[in-house]
Order: sequence, then structure tokens, then C-alpha cells
Amino acid sequence: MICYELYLRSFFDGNADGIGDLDGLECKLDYLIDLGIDCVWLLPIMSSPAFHGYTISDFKSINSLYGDFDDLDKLLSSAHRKGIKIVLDIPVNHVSVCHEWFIRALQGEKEYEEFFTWADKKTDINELRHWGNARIWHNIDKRYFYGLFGPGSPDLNFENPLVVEKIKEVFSFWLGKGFDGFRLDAAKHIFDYNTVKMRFEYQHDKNIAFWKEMRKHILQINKEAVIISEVWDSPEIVKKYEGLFEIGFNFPFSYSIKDSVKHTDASFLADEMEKNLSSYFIDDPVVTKSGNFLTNHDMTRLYSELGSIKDVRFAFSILFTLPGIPFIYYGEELAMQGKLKNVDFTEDSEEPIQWYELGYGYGQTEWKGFKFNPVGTGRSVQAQSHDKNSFLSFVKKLILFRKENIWIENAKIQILGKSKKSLSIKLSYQDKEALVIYNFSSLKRVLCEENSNIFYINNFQRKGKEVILGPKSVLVIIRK
Ligand code: ACG
Repeated sequence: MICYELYLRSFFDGNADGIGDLDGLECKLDYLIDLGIDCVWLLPIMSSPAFHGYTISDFKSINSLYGDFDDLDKLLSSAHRKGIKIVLDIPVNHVSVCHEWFIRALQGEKEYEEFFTWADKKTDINELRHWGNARIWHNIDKRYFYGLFGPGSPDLNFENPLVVEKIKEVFSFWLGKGFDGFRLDAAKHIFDYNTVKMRFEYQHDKNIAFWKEMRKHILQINKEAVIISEVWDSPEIVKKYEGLFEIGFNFPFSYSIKDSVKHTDASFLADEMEKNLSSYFIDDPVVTKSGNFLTNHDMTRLYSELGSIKDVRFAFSILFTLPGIPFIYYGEELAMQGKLKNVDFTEDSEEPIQWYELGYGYGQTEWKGFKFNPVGTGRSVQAQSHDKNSFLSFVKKLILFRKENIWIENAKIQILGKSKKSLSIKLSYQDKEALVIYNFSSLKRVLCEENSNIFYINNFQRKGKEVILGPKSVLVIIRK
């Protein structure tokens, strides 16, 4: 399965208001099919005062800028007819301050007050979040509420069983609308405040119990639901959640790939594989597949991070030749740019995808100007789709390779040799086997049978049995 993270507002506009919508996405399903995508992770589409949609004001609604339930129905039917799954991002950890539950709490309705966490005498209202030093207690109407992600988004209190039931209903509702699964936002944050000690503290055991219950509930409704979790943390913490979901985003490994390319260090990549893809090194079946990615909407885009198209190609080559599920953040297939100064201002990595080299045209979204992707610089779909040497053509070739060798998704890894300059691994699954060589620097000579089934990525020369790999290239020899 190849997944695509899609931000609707910046995708395709179906009603000429400059904002991407459900109708627009339906029009462009063929673009995704042509790219080779099987599954779309759709960022939140519910009503929200925020452009990013992560502060929801009504869990069972669609932001009217994006369309209505009929549009959703048409989109999901077309997607399913064309063989594309659509997974919805649901942030359930918090709501918007505009959500009815919070408004009723502020009006003093006790039932709703218990949906949230309020400061008491023991609370240190100056306690700061452990990343970004942001405040977590926010003053409103002479009291303080807990909101880890800022004053616009009070956290729900999952110690209250009624809240748990309400959230179950939310999952049932969207499955009923035809979504194929969920991306579980902020999965480690459901229980991250200890209400006995009154201080911030991750309670992973309680989170795991909560998600077990939700997963069971979701699978009872759709036993094939795709459930993807977001636990952004160190390898030790990510591991705690392994075995719980179908797919878990592998944050540590996303840094590993980028750092190995930045520092031109093959040996580092090998060590990081052993650490962060450990379930692919042992014989036991993999329960939670590694959701492999290079960037997402909370991060600086790949080109802006690595600074050269050669490095971007190399990082993509690594992503598509390893087991797990590869995810592409929209626009990365065009090597779009975007630099985040701070994770709280994600609009810098969420610019409109450019359909036309001119930057304007039918369906082009214009809600935000092109700050990082100036028009006329070859970053448009129009410029790249007919150029066989474009980055888009390169990504399509990689995806096609992956689809022809879909077994790699479940392959086991064995490291055959590593140095700072290059790394060789064996991938195997049932009767399939491949040798993959990642050449980071200098030239590398490899001998292979003239008729062997080989796939090269990036720069190489072949002279009979000898293949000479240039720096930052990958060679795959499929053995069976
Ligand atoms: C999700 C969404 C994001 C969204 C929210 C809130 C959650 O993708 O768009 O914000 O609905 C934390 C959370 C994530 C969260 C990000 C934005 N992402 O855990 O769930 O923030 C450290 C912390 C992580 C933290 C990360 C952020 O540990 O918890 O993610 O920093 O940079 C090593 C360490 C690792 C460390 C990293 C990075 O890998 O091992 O621990 O991670 O380095 O330093 C949206 C908006 C926000 C808005 C919110 C309401 O984007 O602006 O405020 O909604």
C-alpha cells in the first residue's frame, strides 16, 4: 500500500472560491491513481475555526468550505470504485473553544464542566509544555482550563466515561459515512495529565487501554478498517504502542533517513534501521507495520530541509526500498518547498499544490500565496508531468517499482555489509529475495548477472556484468 497525506484546502478547488474541497479532490482522483496511490490520509475536514482543522467545533460536521455530506458521499464512492481508500484524521484529544461542550461548560453546566480539566489549588498554572515552552493552563472567566495544544483547544477529560462514549460515537459516525479508517491524532496525549498529582505526566498504559477499546469498537463496525497512530516520540516510547494498531508512524526513522543523507553516513542508516525497524529483523510476524515517511504537515518540507534535489531523490529511494508502508506528504512528489520555524505555524508547509506553471487556472487553490514555491520555477504538475526527467516522473517510477514488488512491504531485513560509504542489505519474504545496495559516497562497482532483474535508482553506469554506482544511488537486484 502506498499512502498520500492530503490537505484538502491546498489541493483542488471545485467551486472557484480558492479553497480546495471534496468536489475538487474527486476531480483529481485520477492524478493520485496515475501517481500510484492506494490510500489517502485526509487531514481533518470537520468544522473548525482553524485553517488546519485540528480544533474541531462539531465532530459530526463537515467544514462548509469543503462541501457537504453529498459531496463526501460522491467522493468516497468514486474513490472506492477506483480502488483508493480514504482514511480520516480525527483529533479527539481536544476540541475548539467554540465546541458546544466547552461553551456549555463555561455557562456552568456541570455535566459539561466534567468534560474538561480545570485547575485546582494544587495546580501549577505556570507549568510549561515540555516542547516549545508553551503554557498549558489558560485563563478564561476567572478559572484555568488545561489545553496542551494552546488556548484555542481545551483537552477533553477522558477520566470521564461519558467522554469516552461520546468519542466512540464519533468513530461510528464517520465509519457510517464510508471512511476506510482513521489516523489517530496525538495518540499519546489522551492521558497526559495526572489529575491526582496535578501535573503533566504521560500515562502510556492508560492510553494503550483506551486505544485498545477504541480499536475494538472500530473493527466491530469495519473489520478491515485501516488504523494509523501518531505517537511522535523517541524509539522507546514508540515501541510501547507497537502491536496495537495496523500502522504506526515511525517518527524516529523519518529523522534517521534524513540525517543519514545529510551526513552522508551509510553506517548510521544501518544502525538506525536495526533500532527503528527492529520488528523487521526478527522472525516473528509484524503486527504494527512501520508507517515510513520523510515529512508531514508538522515538518519542514524535504527539499527545504536537505537543500538539493540529489539528496531528495536519495532519501525517496531509501523510503521506497524498505519494508513498511511508505507515506508521501502532498506536494513532496513535486519537491515543493516550505520551512517551518515553529510547529505551531504549519501553514508554511501547507502551501497550495501548483497545478499550473503560471500559478493560476481552473481548480488552482489560492487561499494562501506561494511564499516558498514561486511560480514558474518548475514545481507545478503541468511542468513536471510531461518531463520524463522530472522529480514527479522519478517518484512515479519508484512507486511503480514498489508496486511490482509489493512483497517488500512485509520483507525481513538482514544487514550484509556496512561502512560509512555504503550499505548492503538482503530483503526476504516467503520465496522472494532482493539485494539492496545504498551507495552514499564514491563510486562503487558491483558485479551482477547480465540477465538479472535489476533496478537502479539515480546515477549508475552498466558495462556488461559490471554496474558502477555513483554517489547517492541505490541498486536493487531481485533474486527470485
Ligand atoms: C498532531 C498534528 C498537529 C496538530 C496536533 C494537535 C497534533 O499532526 O498538526 O496540531 O491536534 C506534538 C504532539 C503531536 C502533534 C505535534 C504538533 N501533532 O505529540 O501529536 O506536537 C517533541 C514532542 C512531541 C511533539 C513534537 C513537536 O515529544 O510530542 O509533537 O516535539 O515538534 C525527537 C524526540 C521527540 C520530539 C522530536 C521533535 O524525535 O524523540 O520527542 O518530539 O524530536 O523535537 C495542530 C496545529 C497546532 C495547533 C493544534 C491545536 O498544527 O498549531 O496548536 O493543532
